[in-house]
Amino acid sequence: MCGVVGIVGTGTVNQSLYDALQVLQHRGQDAAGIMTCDHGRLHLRKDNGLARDVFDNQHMINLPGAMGIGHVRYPTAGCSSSAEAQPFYVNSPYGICLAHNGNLTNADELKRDLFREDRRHINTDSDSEILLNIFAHELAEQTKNLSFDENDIFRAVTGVHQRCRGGYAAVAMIPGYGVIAFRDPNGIRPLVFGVRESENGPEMMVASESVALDTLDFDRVRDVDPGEAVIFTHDGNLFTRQCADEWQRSPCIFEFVYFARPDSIIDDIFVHKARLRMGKKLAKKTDRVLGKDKIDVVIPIPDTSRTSAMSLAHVLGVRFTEGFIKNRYIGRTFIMPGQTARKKSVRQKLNPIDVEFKGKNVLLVDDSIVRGTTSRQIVQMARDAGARKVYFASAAPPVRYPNVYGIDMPAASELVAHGRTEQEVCDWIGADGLVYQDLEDLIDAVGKKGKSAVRRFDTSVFDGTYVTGDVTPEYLDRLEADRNDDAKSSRENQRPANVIGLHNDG
Ligand code: PIN
Repeated sequence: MCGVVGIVGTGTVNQSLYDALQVLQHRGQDAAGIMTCDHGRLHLRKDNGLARDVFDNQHMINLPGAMGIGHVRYPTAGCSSSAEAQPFYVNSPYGICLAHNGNLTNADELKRDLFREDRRHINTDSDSEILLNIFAHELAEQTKNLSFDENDIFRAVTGVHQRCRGGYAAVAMIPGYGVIAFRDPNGIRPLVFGVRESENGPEMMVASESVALDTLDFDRVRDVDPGEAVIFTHDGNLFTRQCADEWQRSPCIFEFVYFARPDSIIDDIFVHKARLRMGKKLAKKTDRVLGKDKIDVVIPIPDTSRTSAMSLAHVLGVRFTEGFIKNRYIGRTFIMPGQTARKKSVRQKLNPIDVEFKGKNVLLVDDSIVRGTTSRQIVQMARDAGARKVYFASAAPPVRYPNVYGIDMPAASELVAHGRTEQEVCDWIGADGLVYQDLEDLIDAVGKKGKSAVRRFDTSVFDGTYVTGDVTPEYLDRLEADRNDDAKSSRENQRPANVIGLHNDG
């Protein structure tokens, strides 16, 4: 998962871009980048790491200009080399830079076409570089002259939609012109824009989540529609146009379950309220399956599940309490010669307050169960802390299928619910009872029982139905081979950071 931001201001925007990346940091902690434009000149700083580690004072001084774009990355496709941090840049036509959140499901085919037909070389495994080159090619096709305008850009975005499949929320910038943002025709990944009045006129901002607008005092105007493109020109004009022949709002439901900040609004739905409604639905099911009398106390697994756990406890009429304290300052893991990196155990991140467990029947609530590995350790921690019975409730249904639209999820074979019944998952995590949210209830909870503008969600991780309709079993097989842990670690070992890779798929 990634976060993107684009700002056209009336003064230097580097600090605002940096601040926006800070509040979008939850969307990706792997790499960060900012590109600004000053008097027609582009300036870039990007590297692996958290935004606070990537930018120092000198880097900020080197990022002048009144417009720019920024990105935080969580790797989806490609490896995690700093060469694949975003934004990417291509010098023709006009010089374009781009950052995106999502994943293209026809990336291989696009890469081949870019080389064979468009004579464009792609130098990384990142599909953002592909998206940028497709956009650049389509814009070049529209503009045979030196000048171009918003109509050419809108037609170029139409060309992108015709060629690209998958989920993408992109921000791009053209020196001396402005910032462009567009969202795929299903609107799978979020994108929202807003304005702020300054002494020298309006400033415009687009970002993955509305929380970035809030914290920078921009007023949220609205979500970018699926398929739509929004242009902020450097001289203060705003242009919007629907660029897709067909579009349908189909946001990823997992944004609401876990990824997005609770204080964000996506497609006009408050994430916080969606989570409260998830808790209410889950309470009803918990009562049906376990019976509320069996539960002494409801304990959330920090942090995301707190909201739904609280409303669940309220509806059940059962006491809610914090039972696990999370260490906010997890340190580095030092790797000694001859050792390989080991994941931090849950025990280092969470510590139980024993007194809340001792002799009690506890209901632990989490937002979801993905691999099941932390759930299993947490159940054990609750037992070690003295719980009599440990029940587990998940605010999301069983995650059984991989995500292909930009969420870095494990391969199908590594999902605990893949090929397992609910009872088998319950046994695997070692709980005395397990309650999963029903998919229908989740959809109702997020979509306000059909009262929101969203008629359908991408629920593929739960039901294997991919809204773009192009995801074949062969694609999923390739993904499986690419994503499983063995493949990931051999890729990391083989490919040192910053090595220029050559593709032979041309
Ligand atoms: C963690 C949110 N949430 C916790 C992410 C664990 C699945 N996991 C998904 C549960 S936080 S596992 O609130 O943002 O801190 O099933 O893969 O073990």
